[in-house]
Formats: sequence, C-alpha cells, structure tokens
Amino acid sequence: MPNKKRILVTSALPYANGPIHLGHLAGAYLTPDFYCRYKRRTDADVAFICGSDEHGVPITIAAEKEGVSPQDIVDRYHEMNKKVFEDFGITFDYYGRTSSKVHHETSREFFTNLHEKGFFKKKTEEQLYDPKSDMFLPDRYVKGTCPNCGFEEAYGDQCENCGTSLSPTELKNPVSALSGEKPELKKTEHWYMPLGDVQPKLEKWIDSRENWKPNVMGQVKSWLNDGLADRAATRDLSWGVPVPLDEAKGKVLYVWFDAPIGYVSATKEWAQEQGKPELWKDFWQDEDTELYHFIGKDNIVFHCIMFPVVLMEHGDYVLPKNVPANEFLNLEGKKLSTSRGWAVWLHEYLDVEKFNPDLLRYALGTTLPESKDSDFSWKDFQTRVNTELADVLGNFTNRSLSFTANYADGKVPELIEPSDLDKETLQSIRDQKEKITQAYENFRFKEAINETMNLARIGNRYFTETEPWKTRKDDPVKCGNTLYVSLQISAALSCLFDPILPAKMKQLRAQFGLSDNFSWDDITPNMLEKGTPVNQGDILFDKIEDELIEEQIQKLYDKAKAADPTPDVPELKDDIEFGDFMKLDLRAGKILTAEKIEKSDKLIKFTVDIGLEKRQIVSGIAKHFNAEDLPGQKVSVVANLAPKKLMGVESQGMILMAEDSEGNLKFVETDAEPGSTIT
Ligand code: B3M
Ligand code: ZN
Repeated sequence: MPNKKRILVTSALPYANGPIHLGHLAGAYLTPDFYCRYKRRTDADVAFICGSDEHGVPITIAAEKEGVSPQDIVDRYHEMNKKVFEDFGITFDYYGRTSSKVHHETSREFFTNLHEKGFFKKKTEEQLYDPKSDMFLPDRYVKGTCPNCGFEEAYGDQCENCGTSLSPTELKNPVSALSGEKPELKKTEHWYMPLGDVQPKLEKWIDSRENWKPNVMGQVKSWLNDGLADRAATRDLSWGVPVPLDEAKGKVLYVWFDAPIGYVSATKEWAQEQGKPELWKDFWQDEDTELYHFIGKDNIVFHCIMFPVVLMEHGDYVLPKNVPANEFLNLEGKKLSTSRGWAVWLHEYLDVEKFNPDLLRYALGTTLPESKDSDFSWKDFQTRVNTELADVLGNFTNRSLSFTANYADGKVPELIEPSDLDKETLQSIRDQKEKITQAYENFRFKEAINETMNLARIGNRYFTETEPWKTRKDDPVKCGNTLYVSLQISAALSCLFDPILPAKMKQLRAQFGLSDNFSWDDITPNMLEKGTPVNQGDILFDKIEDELIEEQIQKLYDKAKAADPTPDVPELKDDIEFGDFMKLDLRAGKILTAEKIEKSDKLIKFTVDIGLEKRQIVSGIAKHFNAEDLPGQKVSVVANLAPKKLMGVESQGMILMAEDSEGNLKFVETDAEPGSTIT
C-alpha cells in the first residue's frame, strides 16, 4: 500500500515578547490552519508545528523595558500566546518554545555540523558598540534610517517598512536603543555564513521551485540579483543558545540562525510526546515529505534563503516545497503598530461577548493580504458577518432546516423525479467542491472561502426560485425536492466550510447528525439519506449591531491616544522675529460670493468683504467645500499678500484655513466686523 502523503506545515514562531494581534493572525497563523484543517480531511498525514521564538534582541529589549528578566517575559507570553491560538481554533499539533533543552541541543548540533564541514568563515570586523552600556549593539539594539527606503525607525537587522534585511552598520544615523547615544565602532569576532559562496547552488534550487507566489519569488529574485553577502550566525549577547565552541565564550547563536531550527526541535518534542521519538525523522528527513513554511513577508529572506542554505549544507533535511508568504494587513487604513497602540489584540476581541472566533476567522479570511497588503476595518467585519454569514449562509441553512421541521416532519424527504434545476443545483455541490479543492491546493484561501460561500448563494437562490412556501400546498412532491436539494447543500456546506468556521460547522453538522470525523471524499451531493431526521437548532449567526462596531472603533482610537498622546500634527517651524510677524496684515472678512473655477478641480474664486474694500481671492479648497455653501462665511484674510495669478485669475490675498492630521480643512473664523485687524 502506498504511504499516505506526508505534509509538514510550519507557522512563523512569534516572539514571546508581547501578545498576538490581528496582523499576526492574518499573516502566518490563519491560512496554515485553513490548509491543515483541509488537508487532514484528505489522505494526508499532517504535522502542523509552531512555537515561541524566545531568543534574540526583541526579547531582551522587552525585558529591559519592564525591568524583569528575559525568562519572565518569555514565560508570560509563551503561555498567553499558546492559549490565544487555541482559543481561535488554530490546530497546531505542537507549540514548542526555543528555550527548551531539545531546542538548545538541536540548534547546537546544526551549528557544530556546519562548523565541522568548514562552512563558516571566522572574521573580525568592526561593529557598533555602546560605550555607555558597555555592550555591542546587534540587531534591534540599534535604530536608524533605512538605506533602502529612508524609513527612520529601521532596526539593525531589518527594515520593517520595506522588508530589507540589514546589518547595523548599514543604517544611516544609528542610535543605541539602550542609551539613545550614537554608537562607536569596535572590533569583534564572529562566525559568518558565506551566502555569496553558495548562491549558485541556492539559485538552482530556487529555480526548481514550482508554483511560488509572485510576491515571494519577486523578493527572492531581487535578493539574488543584488548578490548575497556574508551573514553572521553568532552575536555578542548573553541571552540565547551559547555557541558550541570554546573560543566563542560569551557569544550566542544569532536568533535567525536558531529560530527556524525551532521547527525541527518542536517536531522532535511532538514525536516524543506521542511516544514515537523517531517519528520526527519521517517528517524532516524523508524526501517524500512536503514542507511548507507559512510566514509574513518580512520573514521571506530567512525562510527562502538563509534557512534553506542551512538545511542544504547540513544535508540530511528536506527543503521547503513552498513558502506561501502573506503581505501585511493594515487596520482601518493605517499600518498596524504595537508601539503606537494601533492594533486589535486577539484576547481583547475574545472579551467582547457577542464576538466569537469563527466570525473573525471568516472576516479575516475574506480580506487576507494574499498577494498585496490589505485592510481590516470593523465596518467591513460587520458587513461580512451580517450580509454573508447571517444573510447568506445562516439564512439558507436555517430556511432549509426550519421548513423541513415545519412541513416535512423533520426528515429528509425523498427526491422524486427531479427537475433539471434540481439536478443542476445538486451538481453544483460537486462543481463548487472542485473549485474549493483547487483553491486550497494552490494556497488561494480567499478564493476557497468565496467559492464556498457561493455554494450557499446558489442554495439561497434555488430556494427562493422554487418557492416551497407555494408548492407545499399545491405540489408536495416538488416541495419535497426543494427541501431534499437544500438539505444536501446545507450538509455539504457544513463540511466544506469546516476549515474556516470549525465551531459553527460542528454545530451545523450536529443538526444533520453528521459525524465530525468526515473526510473530504465524503462530501457529495447525497450525504443525507432520505428519512434522516434533521434538527432545526439555533440560529447560526446573529447580526452585529452598529453600536458594538462603533465601540470597537472608539476603543482603537482611545488606545492609540493613550499610547501616543501627542496628536499627529506637523512639527513647529523655526522661530521668526516679532518684526517679521508685524509685517503681516491680517483682517477679519466675510465671503460675499464664491464660484468654482471651471477649468480647475481645486480652485474657487471668492469676493471677500474686508471692510475697507472688496477683494477677489482664489483659494484651492474646492475638493473640501461646495462653493454655493460659502457666501456669508466669516474668515480671516492675509490682506497684504502680493497679488498672484492662479489659472489666469488674479488672487488678491489669502483666506486662512486650519488643517487637521487627517487633511480636513476648517475656516479660521472670527466674529469681528470685516476690516478688524487681527494681531
Ligand atoms: N520570531 C520574527 C517575527 O515574529 C520571528 C519569526 C521566526 S520564524 C523561525 O516576525
Ligand atoms: Zn526600508
């Protein structure tokens, strides 16, 4: 008998330095869970592995900020994150942690193996050093301007704005994250991975990859085009896996060297937990295994270049078949930022009584940043829940079930001489299933969700068209056929939607008496035998009221305000002399007429009464106001600005406007009589 297909799926190991938010979930955890839940229903042996990344500067910096030990930080967030993933139904087979003994041993074994093969280059180089803190400044201990995109908050290891991976000395205007001081250069010795030397081999492997997402391949190719540089695999830090060499006292492995090996260590621990300590080898060392790394786009270089090189050089391991990385999720139109409080934490979402994990799994699933950055908004969440989950899926299954309960004795009727429409509609179960399967197989999760919802749409339309509320009186056979078909669709949906909505679909399956141990093959147009009792049950999805959504939006703005109380306004300009200010002639005025300048989409021509005289003033505010609304408006005017022509129309002054951080304009109003001076 051929072996079952073996599939190893990993999710990026989140740093155990803070809680998990929406962006994390959409980036690297939800899609592999959809995938694994689907794959486990097929003929595949799946291991889904994740865990906490407990090393590296992100951890030590969090500890320093709170004045506790790194161990305290990782203990706290490891437990918290493990639990929140469980609460959201993320079905990791094992959630490890890189501080474990097995991990320390495994990553040291990797280093030693590569070292003995002569892979590393030992080099003494100058690195940034903070004399005040008496410490080298690797990775995130330095911040500065990204040489690639100019982002001013780039870290010493990576720019989170453009995804470029960096070394501290590449940053412009570096400052120490510890002391805020400008660092010095000081010599230190490290073990480097000569990525440039292995580039040809790596490129060959990359070129043999099939079906990689264009956003992933694009980033990888651009790295390769630039030419790979040596990268240190060790660091001058005290927190981490000690380098297994006598001559490297006081140094630890670079966190990006040890963290991906965490996938291997966690698989070992999972195997041990099952009493089959050798099982991990089937998943990592048998070339029939399909390995998939699910990550966010900022981790592409590590998973597509660095870790594959490590695996290749070691030689005993399988390499990833695909790395279906997602782009970033924005929130309400802005970049997510934990430091600026612009985030929705998963534990907070769960605190809202009316929300449940399935709603967010669905809403996020429909807005995944699969091929480009996408945006999550609470209003969109509400629309998805109300108009899709409640109005389409919930409404359809509820109609089918309640009609059956009320008019068909609560049993699946017999299908008798079905019409063409009945047959076609039943066939659409197969057609949709095929589309959904293809979408899952190709990591197109938004499409999988949409095609699944389409089956419910087909069902709803069919139910409405066949009008069982009429046929139940004059054509009971036809009515029975409608119910038969609708129930089959509902039953199929309770399985097809299982990867996305596990809790709700379990509830729905119970209404049909369907087993939770179904396989993907069991999903057919005739899952329910005639006469099967079905149970009307509770409404699957309640609608979400506007107030609850307003509350969430308010909460977000409140948190952002608390995190960063300075409003988002431009910096103050340089001081001017009093005499310069006195040169300005500012007057109270009143708009008499206002008319849009035809040739321009921005300009409005005004006549303004400034007491002494009437002025013609042109102002570029047509995108913000309707000209008709403006006569009578009280304004402040710069009255001695030299006249200037705008689109051929002379402007004799300027109307003062105030602009807020969102770009909204307001008039600088004054109640004073036109002509009054403003000083
Ligand atoms: N902890 C980085 C991150 O959370 C890192 C991932 C490790 S995956 C081996 O973005
Ligand atoms: Zn950048």
